[in-house]
Amino acid sequence: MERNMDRIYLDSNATTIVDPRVKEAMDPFFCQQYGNPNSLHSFGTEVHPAMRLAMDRLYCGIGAGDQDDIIINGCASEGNNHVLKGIWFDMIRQGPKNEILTTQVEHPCVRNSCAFLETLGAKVTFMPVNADGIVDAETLRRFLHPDRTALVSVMWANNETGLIFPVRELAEICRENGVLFHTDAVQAIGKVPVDVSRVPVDFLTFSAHKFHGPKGVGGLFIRKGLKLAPLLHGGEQMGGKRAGTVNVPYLVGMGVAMELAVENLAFEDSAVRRLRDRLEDAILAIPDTLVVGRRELRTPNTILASFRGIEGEAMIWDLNAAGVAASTGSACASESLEPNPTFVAMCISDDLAHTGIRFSLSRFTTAEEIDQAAAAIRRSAERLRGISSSYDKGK
Ligand code: C6P
Repeated sequence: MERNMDRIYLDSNATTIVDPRVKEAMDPFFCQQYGNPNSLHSFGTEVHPAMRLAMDRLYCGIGAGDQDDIIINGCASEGNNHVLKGIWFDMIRQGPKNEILTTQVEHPCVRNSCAFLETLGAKVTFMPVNADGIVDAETLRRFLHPDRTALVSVMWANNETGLIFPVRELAEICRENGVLFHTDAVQAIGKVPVDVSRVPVDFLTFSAHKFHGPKGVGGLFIRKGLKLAPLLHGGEQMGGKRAGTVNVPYLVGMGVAMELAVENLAFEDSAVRRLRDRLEDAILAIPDTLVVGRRELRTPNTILASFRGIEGEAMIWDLNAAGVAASTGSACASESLEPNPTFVAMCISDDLAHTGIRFSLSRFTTAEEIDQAAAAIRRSAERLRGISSSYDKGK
């Protein structure tokens, strides 16, 4: 496989390398079978079998039933916007239910959509996380008001900490109370089992580029019988629920990527977890470091580490110069000067919040890369602490 062997990629929660099998499956749909699937001629109709196969792979991958819907869209940000704004339009606008319950640690596409809906009159409550960094059943019960809560939106796994939320329990509580439940499963697909036949979510969003598919394509699961106002009006694509010509090559790629993600779940849970733990042990062997969240509560590929006395960004640049890619948190917030909302919600001190670095592996990460990265992290920590005025070496 063509990979850049002189660099080590440990930022798979930001995006992943496209699996060569995905790329290969997509190839014919650019210059050979490039018809618009809505055209009546053979260029259009000949792509239908591949689209159907891709949809079957998506349905099968998340355990959706024939009567459920999966809307193909441009990304998870779109899917999350669609759910939140659709619910505002269908329910909140008309009352009497006017509240969205979400968490303080959601991705900005959920948080900022909620903030926008507040300006339109929705009441939004951002639930706090507990000492383990998740929203538990007790917290949800405390905040849930079946007479006024229209939707609960809680992510399946957090992109920065990797912490996994008890989505099944939360969804069951909502179901018992007649409240709709949405989960952003972007960081869960391919890392932990995601099966909507066993977890009673009403809406679920995912994005192909987080599981070795292409960027610019995602999916929104809608439980059978539920209605959701479209975000994009236009043609009748996706049964009128999302206008715009379907991106056939990307849909085909996402289908293969989903199938491979599910096939590789056991590998993720064993081999990727082992490499993650090996890197984590090496990080924790450096004095004055900590890792956020208990290992067993996190997705098998993620570490959010903090190195006392070291600015996260300084280490990112050091590591980058050494050919190791990591991030200070969510990629889309990398230019923000605000304190990281996940750290704030977890009551992580300012000092630590500025020193957080996320390392996220994938099924393509090798043991050799982990050992090289661990050595680069140690060298960087020693160098940066050596020139730091705030790091008290005697402490
Ligand atoms: N998180 C990260 O570095 P898009 O790119 O729109 O398909 O996905 C958005 C998104 C939504 N939910 C979660 C939980 C996510 O992690 C992301 C993307 C990247 O953490 C880029 S900001």
